[in-house]
Amino acid sequence: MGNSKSGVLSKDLLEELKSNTRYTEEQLYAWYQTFMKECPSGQISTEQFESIYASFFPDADPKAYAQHVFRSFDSNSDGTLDFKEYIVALHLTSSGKTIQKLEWAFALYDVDKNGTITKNEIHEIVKSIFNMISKEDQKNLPDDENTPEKRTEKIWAFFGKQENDKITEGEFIQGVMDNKHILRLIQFDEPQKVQNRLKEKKQ
Ligand SMILES: [Ca+2]
Ligand SMILES: [Ca+2]
Repeated sequence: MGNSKSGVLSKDLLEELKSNTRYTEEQLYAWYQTFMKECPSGQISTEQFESIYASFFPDADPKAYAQHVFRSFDSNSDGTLDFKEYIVALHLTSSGKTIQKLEWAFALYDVDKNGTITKNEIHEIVKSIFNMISKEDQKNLPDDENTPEKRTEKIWAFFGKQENDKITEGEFIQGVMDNKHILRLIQFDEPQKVQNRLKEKKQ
C-alpha cells in the first residue's frame, strides 16, 4: 500500500485487478488517476465515504448504512479504503456476478464479521436501510414490512429460522437465490446507485 502514494499504479496490483475484474488496463489507469486526484492520500476515510452518501441522500439519514457499506468494502479492516478495495467495490456493485453480489450482501449483514448472521444483525442493517427510505415511500410499503422490526421478522421467517438461530453464508446465498422476495427485502442496490452517480460526475 505504501507504493500507492507515489502516484504510480504498481504492476502487481494492476495484474491482480485485471484478473479479478472485467476492467482493462486503460480503464484501471483512468480510475487510478481519478482516485488519486480525489484522494491524494491514496485512502478513503469513513468520514469521506459518509459525506459521499450524505451528498447523494440529502433528505435521508444514510450515515449508519454508509458505515456498514464501508465496513463491507474494507476487506483488510484497517479503517480506510485503498485503491484495490475501491476498485473491487466498484466492480462488484456495477458489473459483478450475482453470486459475488450476494457474497458481498452477506458481508454487509455480517456486522461483526464472524461468518454467520443473527437476527439482530439483520435488524441492524434493515434499520439503516429504513433511514434511507423517504417517509413518503415508507407509507407505500406493505403492512407486514413497513417497519424495520416487521421486515426483519419477515426475512427471518423466509429463512425458516428460530429466534436464536444463525444464517451461514451458504444458507444466505441459497435462500436469496431461491426466493425473490428475500432479495427485495434485503435490498442492497443503493451502493450501485451511488457508484453510478459518481461515474457520471467523473466523466
Ligand atoms: Ca482497507
Ligand atoms: Ca455475525
